[in-house]
Amino acid sequence: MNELAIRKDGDIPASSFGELKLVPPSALQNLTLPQAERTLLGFELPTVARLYQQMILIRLVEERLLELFSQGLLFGTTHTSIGQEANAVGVINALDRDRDIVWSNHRCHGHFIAYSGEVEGLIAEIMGRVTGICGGRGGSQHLCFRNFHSNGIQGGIAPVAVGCALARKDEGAVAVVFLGDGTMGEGAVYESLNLASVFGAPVLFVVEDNEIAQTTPKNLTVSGSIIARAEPFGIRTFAYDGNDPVEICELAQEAVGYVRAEGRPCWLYLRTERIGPHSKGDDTRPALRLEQARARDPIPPMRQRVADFKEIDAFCRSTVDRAVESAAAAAMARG
Ligand SMILES: Cc1ncc(C[n+]2csc(CCOP(=O)(O)OP(=O)(O)O)c2C)c(N)n1
Repeated sequence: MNELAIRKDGDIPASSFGELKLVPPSALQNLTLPQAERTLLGFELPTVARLYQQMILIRLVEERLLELFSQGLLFGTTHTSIGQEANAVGVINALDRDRDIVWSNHRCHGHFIAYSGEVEGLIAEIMGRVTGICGGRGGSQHLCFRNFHSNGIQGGIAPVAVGCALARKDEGAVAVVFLGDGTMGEGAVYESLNLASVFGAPVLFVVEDNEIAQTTPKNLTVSGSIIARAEPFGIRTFAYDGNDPVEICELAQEAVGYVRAEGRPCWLYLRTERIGPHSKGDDTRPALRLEQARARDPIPPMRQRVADFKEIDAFCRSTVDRAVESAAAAAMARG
């Protein structure tokens, strides 16, 4: 992976609502991630510790978001990716942050943090503050920051990702789009697969299959095999069932490498578990099913592999504390 990524400075539009504008691709290239964000994303650490640091950062941010929500401090709704952190860090760390483009969905915080390390801007955004990455207007689901975009309409971003992949193909960029198993019922996904294959769009479709859509189990709405969905469109498929971010990253690197080299789409299926509620307090799964989900929590096995995880945890915890403090001190977005 190219670890030289993107810099937050005058080239990037300020996060006030009135100043948002399109960032030309040229402004996004050959920029360097500032030291603070490199440190937050653990760029100086060996791979396993780096991926762990990003995962625990995501976990701590999202646990805090649920607390803030229950205290009435969030502006709008939120969906956490607790339990799915290995996918976010595995896939995002396989990208070239300089030129690749991420299209995420309603469950986007993990993808976003792994991409940007912008914890302060994210928390402020979800608290509806002017210092948020979209000036407090996008909220939890509608983030737009450098090459990262999210949207809450299920499947709605798939065609956008295909168009964007085609538009940026000449620059060697890859577009990645995250989809859930419940989104397999959206026709736009299949139109996107078709056009991506016909036109040779360098887009990586990532399906995070947590076997549930809000409160509806997958077996009630999804027929056939999700793994086999893209193959009839002539799209190469990779599939993984596990919770090891290093393995996911290796597989994602292979998939991204293929997409970039061949200028072809690819389908990456990841079997995962949502440990938290769909949104807030709306988990209707039986206790046994929840226990099975918790047994696949990706964090505990990583702690066995990272000797100084307590230091990393403390660093991430204080980062989150500081971010909440500074967001709380900022003005609310208005107008
Ligand atoms: C087109 C559309 N229909 C319904 C919704 C409401 N909704 C938001 S998330 C969600 C479930 C999505 O399930 P899945 O795709 O499996 O992703 P997960 O939530 O499990 O990450 C639903 C029904 C929506 N956002 N967009």
